[in-house]
Amino acid sequence: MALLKILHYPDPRLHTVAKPIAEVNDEIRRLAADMAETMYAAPGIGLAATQIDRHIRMLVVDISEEKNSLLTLINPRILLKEGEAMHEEGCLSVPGIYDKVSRAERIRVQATNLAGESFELDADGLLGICIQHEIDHLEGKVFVEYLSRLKQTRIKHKLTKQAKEAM
Ligand code: K1U
Ligand code: ZN
Repeated sequence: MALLKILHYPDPRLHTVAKPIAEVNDEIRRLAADMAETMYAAPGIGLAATQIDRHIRMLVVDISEEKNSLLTLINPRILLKEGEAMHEEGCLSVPGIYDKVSRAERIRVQATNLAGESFELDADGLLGICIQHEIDHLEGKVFVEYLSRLKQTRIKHKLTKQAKEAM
């Protein structure tokens, strides 16, 4: 397995719309394993393929403390959204920035698993928020885009400065 490099905002590649996965094969299973390893090492509770510069519709999530409840969603589609909830979010592509975002309180998602089988999942609380956040990544959207223009500009400047200092 391998640790993958995570793109940082405002990298324009984070705005790429991911393409559907036509076939779940060994290459996809290997990438999913590398994404999970990268997510756990970060550490984080989710990771979308977009964030590691692979523009295909796959994400991993695990909100458990024990890191033993890994979910891999291939070609995820939100079938149903209910309610509204504000929750503080973070993002491995926007390090050090946390802010409140409004999302659906409950969702039903249809996706394909690593065996190539279709499944449906009802998710609420942190799991529902995390899946919505990761599906946004696949659409090329980063959570800071829900914040005010002023906040987005400040975050862009802060992270651009940090990236230059790290060079
Ligand atoms: O998409 C990502 O960059 C992952 C992101 C997922 C997320 C977190 C919170 C709300 C919505 C989506 C993260 O994992 S940020 C890091 C984080 O939240 C965390 C890290 C260690 C332990 C617990 C949480
Ligand atoms: Zn994120």
